[in-house]
Amino acid sequence: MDNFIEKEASDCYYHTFLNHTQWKEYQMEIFDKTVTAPRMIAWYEDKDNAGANQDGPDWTPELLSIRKKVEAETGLAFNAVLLNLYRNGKDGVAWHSDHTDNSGPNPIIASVSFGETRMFRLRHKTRKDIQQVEIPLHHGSFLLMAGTTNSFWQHQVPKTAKDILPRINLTFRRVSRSK
Ligand SMILES: O=C(O)CCC(=O)C(=O)O
Ligand SMILES: [Mn+2]
Repeated sequence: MDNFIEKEASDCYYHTFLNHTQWKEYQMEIFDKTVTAPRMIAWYEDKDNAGANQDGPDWTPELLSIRKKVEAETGLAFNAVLLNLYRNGKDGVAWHSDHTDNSGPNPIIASVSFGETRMFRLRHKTRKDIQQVEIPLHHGSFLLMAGTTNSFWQHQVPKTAKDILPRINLTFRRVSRSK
C-alpha cells in the first residue's frame, strides 16, 4: 500500500531514523563462515516480553507512533521491530523467509519503508512454475506478510548497480519465546 504514511511525515521519519538510530553491523553465518551482512540493523523489543534483552534500546516516540498506526491498520499487536538500513545499491538482503524468531512458521510481519524505492521480490520455495512477484516499496509504503507467505515463499531485496540513496525498512513482528 503506497502512501500509508504521507510524504512530509515520511521525510521526517526517514531523517530521524537515519541520523538518530544506533545502527549496527550484523554478522551472519553462511555455511562455516561468518560474514557481515550488506545492511545495517537495529532491534527494538518490549522489555516486558519474555526473554527480551534488557539492555536493548527503548522504543522511540517515532517508532511507537508508527507501531500504533500499523496496529490500527492490521488490528494486530506487535512487540518488536527490526530496522534495516540499506545504505546504497550495494546493500540488500538475500533470499530468505522469516521464521527464525520463534514466532512459528507463519509469522505476521508488517513492513514500512522510507527513502529510496527498492524492489521486494517473492519466489515460491518449490513451485518453479509460479512466477516471481516484484513489488516496488516506495517512501511511506506498507506491506503485510501474513498467512503462509513465509512458509511457502522466500523474499529478497536485490542489490542494484544504480547510484541510489539510502532506504530504511521497519519490520514489525510478534516475538514469543515461550513454548
Ligand atoms: O527490507 C525489506 O523490505 C525486507 C527486510 C526483510 O526481509 C527482513 O528484515 O526480514
Ligand atoms: Mn525478511
